[in-house]
Amino acid sequence: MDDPAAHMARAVELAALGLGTTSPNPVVGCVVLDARGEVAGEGFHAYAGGPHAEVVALRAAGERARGGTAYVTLEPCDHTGSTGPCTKALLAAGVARVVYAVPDPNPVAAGGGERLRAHGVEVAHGLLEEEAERVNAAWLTSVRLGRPYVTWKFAATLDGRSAAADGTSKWITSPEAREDVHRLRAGADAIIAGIGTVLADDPLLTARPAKQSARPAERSARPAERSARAAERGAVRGEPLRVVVDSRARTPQGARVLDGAAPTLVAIADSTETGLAADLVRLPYGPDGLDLRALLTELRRRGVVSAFLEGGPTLAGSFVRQGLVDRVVAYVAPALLGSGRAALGQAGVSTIAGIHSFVFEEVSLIGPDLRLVARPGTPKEK
Ligand code: AOF
Ligand code: ZN
Repeated sequence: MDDPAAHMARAVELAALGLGTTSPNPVVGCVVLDARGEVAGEGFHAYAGGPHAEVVALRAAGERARGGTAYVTLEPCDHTGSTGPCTKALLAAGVARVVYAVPDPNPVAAGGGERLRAHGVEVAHGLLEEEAERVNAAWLTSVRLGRPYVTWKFAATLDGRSAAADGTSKWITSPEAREDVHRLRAGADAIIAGIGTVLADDPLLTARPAKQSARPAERSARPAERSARAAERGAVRGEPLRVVVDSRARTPQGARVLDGAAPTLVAIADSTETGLAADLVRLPYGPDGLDLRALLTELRRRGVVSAFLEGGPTLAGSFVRQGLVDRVVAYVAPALLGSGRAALGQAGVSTIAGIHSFVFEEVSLIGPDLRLVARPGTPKEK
């Protein structure tokens, strides 16, 4: 059955199977139809260094790809990186039409559409572009902006408080919500916290999901890819990089973030003198505190595509103020405090016109708590 939107929707679904394991590469899905319009093969990119989605789908389709159509969520690459160009694979398979959703913003790999056209393939793009953008938001952001995609996570009561008046904050949300946080952490390349949180809670900042992901593809892709990437960053055991924003180097030498269970980077001001034995990065310090853009640039340099920001309303406020939050994940507990620390500190808003607007993208129940996902934007009805 030839329903282009349905085939692309399936390709987006396939791309999503790679979420959390393809970094620093994109997630990509592909559906190949035979000349009669029947599905002949499907594929997705599972881990960096592995075959691209198109190649997986073409392999599954075999000879049936000849004269057929390929639906791909990202423009087929036209370069030789860790694998050969997908344009070449598509031409060799004799595919007659290629429909892709999002153009490849990576200058090294782009130009696939043109190449295919030049070889007589019918090429179209833009189908379900929004959906394909959304699934690949982290990678697209990192390539377009040259900085990691930042998710700010917080847990709060219904009245938006993350700690009681005396500062106690343990277990506002349920074990289910905390488990979900660990799952999200595991899919990120870095976990960022402020020194306030390190001093107050002495967190480990590691990803400790109780069970591996429910997705079999993710499970099989994870270990090899994770450790290859970890080795690149000088990491051990493939844990996300832990990052402490600590301009005056107040992290105690005995803090749990420095336990060696995962790599840790401590970001300090370039003028700070310290004897702290840790992987330190010195960054400019201005009126807004540590230069967070410089921090993100450094993280990107270390191969971080997606960063998970948590721990510290002050630090979160600075990220929000500077427009560096790409996604908010809020866990809201059905409880009230009435006083105590707000989830977000100063975010540079003094009057309502300066409000930071977001659009809800997802609402779900996690155990007894709500999980809300929002991205910057203006709700249409406003
Ligand atoms: C992927 N998976 O399915 C497609 C990609 O280093 P390489 O050879 O794996 O190439 C990575 C680039 O290839 C990537 O940045 C993107 O521009 C392009 N397309 N990449 O990882 C895929 N189709
Ligand atoms: Zn490719």
